Amino acid sequence: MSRLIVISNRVSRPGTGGNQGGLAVALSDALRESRGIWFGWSGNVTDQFSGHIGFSEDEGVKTATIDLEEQDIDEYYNGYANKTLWPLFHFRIDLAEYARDFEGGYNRVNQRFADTASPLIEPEDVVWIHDYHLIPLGDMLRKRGLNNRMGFFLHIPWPPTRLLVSLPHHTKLVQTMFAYDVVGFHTEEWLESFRHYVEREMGGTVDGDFITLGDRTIQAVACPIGINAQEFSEAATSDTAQDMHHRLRASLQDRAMIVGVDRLDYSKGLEERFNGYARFLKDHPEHHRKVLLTQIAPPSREDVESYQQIRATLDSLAGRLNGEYSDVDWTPIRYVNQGYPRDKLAGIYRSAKIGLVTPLRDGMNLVAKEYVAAQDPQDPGVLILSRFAGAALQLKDALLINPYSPEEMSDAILRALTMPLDERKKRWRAMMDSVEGQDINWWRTCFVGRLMISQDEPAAPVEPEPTEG
Ligand code: ADQ
Repeated sequence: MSRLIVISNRVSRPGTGGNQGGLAVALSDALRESRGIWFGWSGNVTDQFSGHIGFSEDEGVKTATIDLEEQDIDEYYNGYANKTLWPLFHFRIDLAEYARDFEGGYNRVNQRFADTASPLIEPEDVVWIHDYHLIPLGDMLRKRGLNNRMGFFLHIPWPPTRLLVSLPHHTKLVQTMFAYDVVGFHTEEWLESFRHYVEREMGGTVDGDFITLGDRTIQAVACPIGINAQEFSEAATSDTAQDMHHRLRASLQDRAMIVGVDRLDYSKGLEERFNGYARFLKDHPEHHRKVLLTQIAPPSREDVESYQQIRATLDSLAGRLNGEYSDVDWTPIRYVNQGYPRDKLAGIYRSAKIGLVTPLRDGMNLVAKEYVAAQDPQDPGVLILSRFAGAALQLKDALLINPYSPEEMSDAILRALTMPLDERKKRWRAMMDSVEGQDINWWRTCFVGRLMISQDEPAAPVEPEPTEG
């Protein structure tokens, strides 16, 4: 088995106390099996970039990290990655900032990754690069003479062509993706947008999974990420989860809890969710005191202004809603800005009659799958899910809604609260089959299986299609 080299913005070291999400666990397993290395930014700042690599090994997973300068973090991480690409790729062209310094910093940091990572990569290694922070890295590694099999996986949506063309030098960026052998997206929808861009803007040709541009043919695939369903279901019945469940039940009395769990990000549709819930309270006074929304939203990317704004907006919205509807013994929203360990989170999901997952746009959305996996099969809750999350293509038995419509959200909450047990069980079973069948290991195999084909076996050649007219 070839050694796997994973490169992502940040690395997650097993057993070091952080919240190891499903992705980190899946990558750790793959790295352990192949005796590979996980390379990325340490999260630390240095006065002057030195290229020094910090090596560690935790629970059989080797990591290699570099420190970055303050200016790198401003221009690459807070700048191009999170002020330019993230909003644009989430269809928020209104929030995207285009600055030459950001683009320069992004390229500089990608070069720094390439300079420091390339000496660690041996000829038989397979390289797997992750996400929008590092799109041009593969091309930079090729320019340093690497001929390895290389893959890139995008964890966020791929935007429609008409939005992507608003990015200065968009063609140059997309061109770099042809340095990879395999490029992966969560859904057919994002893959289709990528193909459309390459055909329309670059004159590439598509033949099944293969896309040819000039003398390069890459394989572009949809591999929807999953969760570790079995581990999550077990976590939901652990002692910690049961403690959490009892704590919550005692505080809820007989009220039905609706739960939302999201990083505090404008793409998650939290403002629209609060407005939809407000609409439900307005439309259904008969449910006052019988229901409450627990929204868990740990802050993220706090150095970026649009994130400070969404936080302020939600603080005031939650305050206004509670002010308007609360009574001395009932508060309609519990708004919590902290993170929880996974077993506690599983207990919170299981205590909730409704999982309210309403992003305005999301590459996949793992919270929806975690909510399903944590349910009691004998008395499962109902998932209300945005049509605009990648997960909606798999979880078709959720109540699918348009998150921009407060009326639809209000109607769905009512329907979920009054749904008969038989229907809840039927919907849950269908969703659980999908969550279990296409779990995190399935995803890893879906992508790495294509990447790990022998280095001697080139990607299938594609005959250029005759152009019309
Ligand atoms: P995210 O945008 O971070 O991921 P998501 O897929 O929902 O979104 O994953 C969030 C993870 O963080 C979940 O595992 C969740 O349990 C955890 N989390 C959130 N709030 C938490 C809290 N308060 N306490 C503890 N844990 C919390 C990006 C893309 C997604 C894509 C993933 C994976 O934006 O679309 O699904 O990558 O590819």
